[in-house]
Amino acid sequence: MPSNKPTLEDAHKKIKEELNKLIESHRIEHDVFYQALEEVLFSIAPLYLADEKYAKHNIIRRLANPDRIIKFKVEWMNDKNEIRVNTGYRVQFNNSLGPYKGGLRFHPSVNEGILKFLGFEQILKNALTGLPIGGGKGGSDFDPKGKSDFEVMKFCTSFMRELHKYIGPRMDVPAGDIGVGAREIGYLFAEYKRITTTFDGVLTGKPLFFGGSLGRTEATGYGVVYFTEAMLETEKKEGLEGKTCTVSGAGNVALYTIEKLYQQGAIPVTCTDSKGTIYDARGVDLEYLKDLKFNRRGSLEEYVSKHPEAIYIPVSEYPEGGHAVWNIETYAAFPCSTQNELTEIDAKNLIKNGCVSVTEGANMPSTPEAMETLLTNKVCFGPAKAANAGGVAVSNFEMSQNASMLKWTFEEVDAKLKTTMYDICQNIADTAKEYGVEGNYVDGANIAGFKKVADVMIAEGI
Ligand code: NDP
Ligand code: 2IT
Repeated sequence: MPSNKPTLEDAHKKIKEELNKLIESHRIEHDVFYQALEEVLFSIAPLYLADEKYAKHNIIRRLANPDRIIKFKVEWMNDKNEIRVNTGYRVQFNNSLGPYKGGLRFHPSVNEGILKFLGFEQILKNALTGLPIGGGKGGSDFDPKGKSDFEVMKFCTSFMRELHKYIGPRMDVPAGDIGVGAREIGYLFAEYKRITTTFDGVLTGKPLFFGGSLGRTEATGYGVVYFTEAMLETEKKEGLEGKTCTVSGAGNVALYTIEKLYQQGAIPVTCTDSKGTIYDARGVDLEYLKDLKFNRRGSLEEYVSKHPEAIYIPVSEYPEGGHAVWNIETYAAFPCSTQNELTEIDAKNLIKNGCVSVTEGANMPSTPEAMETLLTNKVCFGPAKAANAGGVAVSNFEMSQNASMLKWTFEEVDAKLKTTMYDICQNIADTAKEYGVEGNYVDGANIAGFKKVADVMIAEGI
């Protein structure tokens, strides 16, 4: 009788299957990082060709590897006194231009690959601001959604118990990102202060009444619109006044993009969250949205109970492979929620619906195929690392105010933000022209940012 007992060969087979699954999930985890890297490396080919020093100094290999990745356990207690465990990270990518600088993301999808992509993008973005800041990113797979204020506070306190060892106002200065706003930064800052007994500008995006800068909350969204105006002007296209615009997201970046669009006379008609899309043809009700998302942390579904004439489209009704928000008539589109939220199908729908300009408020919201489609069809395209750099620029202004113990007015900060965004636009348009890719703001931004950091790395040696 043949035995049914598994053999050594069976065990090997099973182990191999498990190993393959692990390898595959590792590959998927790191896909977004390689997506970001590939885009930049293809863009900088003209620079590589023009000067052999970048190859001689092995800059690609050196820049693609973070200085270090810090990974730690975060243990905290929920409101039922149950112990919970999450993973915390800080990717200190490159400090050639200044202290590591970049946000913290709290979202269940957070892993090392996502933070490496965000940290890598941040190096070049920070370089484009012209300010002395290096690149980093961090966060946790902790999900703030559905948690009480106390639970968020307890998580932040435990997170900082570990993170404080690796940060400092001249070493590494974190800020907010998805799931991390002034509430979280306030808790994190207070714990840093308790542990170190120092009131340092070690985090930016702090609440206004203890060390925050006026204008930091609004900076990314306002900057996105300033950048778009500069880009449309440079490309000799009509401005935003009177134009219908579509925005995705309903968080910090999206809602302040919408606010600035209104101030510039445009009509933003959409916003989205992780569950669905609102389309309000008369223009979205910003005050209602701020209360819903910032105070009540509710879902966009509720919007139609206040505005029955608006349309709510749940995710289950999105077009296959695409998103409802990019299938609406628009002059200028602003993806402001998360990575890879604008696909090739979406890009084709935008073009069909008369879209003239796409500006990335989120980090890498367009897939490579979407970007290619938009560029080939001559849609003005403002890449994230240039267009959303207003947030980190004003973070740097907050660091300046903290270091000098001074406080700037909102008008001062806003004026400096606008100048910064116009300068970034000019710089990348000029760089694109210089390297033979005129009008391509993606290549312009990648070359200008890369060159700035690489030249410092070469000057510093190893
Ligand atoms: P918020 O947490 O304030 O808002 C995020 C918004 O995006 C929410 O509406 C959220 O929906 C939605 N969202 C998040 N993840 C997903 C997902 N996987 N699918 C669908 N919708 C999603 O974050 P921010 O506004 O700060 O950040 C938005 C983007 O802008 C990110 O890419 C971030 O990296 C980038 N960015 C942020 C800066 C800043 O200063 N805050 C600076 C520069 C870039 P829901 O409410 O349902 O969760
Ligand atoms: O992606 C980003 O630029 C941010 N989340 C803001 C970073 C910062 O340090 O203000």
